[in-house]
Amino acid sequence: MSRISACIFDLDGVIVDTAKYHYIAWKKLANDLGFDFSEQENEQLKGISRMASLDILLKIGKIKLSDQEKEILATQKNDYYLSFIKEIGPEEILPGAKDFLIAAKSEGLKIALGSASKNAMLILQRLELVDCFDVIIDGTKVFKAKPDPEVFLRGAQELGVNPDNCVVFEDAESGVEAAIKGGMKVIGIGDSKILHKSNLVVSGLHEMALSKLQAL
Ligand code: B16
Ligand code: MG
Repeated sequence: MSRISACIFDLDGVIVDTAKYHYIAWKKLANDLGFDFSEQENEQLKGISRMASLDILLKIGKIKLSDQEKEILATQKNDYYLSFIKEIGPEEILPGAKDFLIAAKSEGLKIALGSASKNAMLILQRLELVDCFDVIIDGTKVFKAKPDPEVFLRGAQELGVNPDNCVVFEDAESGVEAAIKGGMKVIGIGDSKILHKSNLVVSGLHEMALSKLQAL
């Protein structure tokens, strides 16, 4: 094996395709506020916290609100999102994700979740994946949103592994930047044009093999 001894996984867009539900929840909120919101604009929201996402959305809609009004809208967006993920189950795990988690663990690699989502635990429970992770760091445990590396550094610290020996799996540009700032290797999941700063880009975890970690 390479010097990689731990894998840190983002959740939305890497393990499960909840990114599409985040998008339609934000779009519904934008429509409530009287403007439209494209999939391209949504790229800016991927991986970042709920409130930071709302600030970007309001900027796109040229709307200024008080903190109190923003709290109400953030709750509304989350209610939409929760209604969309109500029926989510193990069948929504992205192709190859569970197999790769199991393979990495059986190879002796430590496994952490590093997600900005405050709903991460609920989703992992619904996907029946909680036991796959040695450490779970989510939006309830960190203060600084990606591209700040806090979420990944906290994961490495709780795993007891040096950042240098960690590889992060990320689908968002902000997450790739966070991993690099944290001094970690990063494998982009998705579009190589968007994730070009990654050490390697694959279309999904079904394309991953442990042997690819050696070449990082
Ligand atoms: P919540 P990740 C992120 O999760 C999403 O990519 C991002 O779109 C979302 O705004 C953020 O979680 C916060 O989610 O509203 O559920 O707390 O990609 O870091 O797993
Ligand atoms: Mg993501």
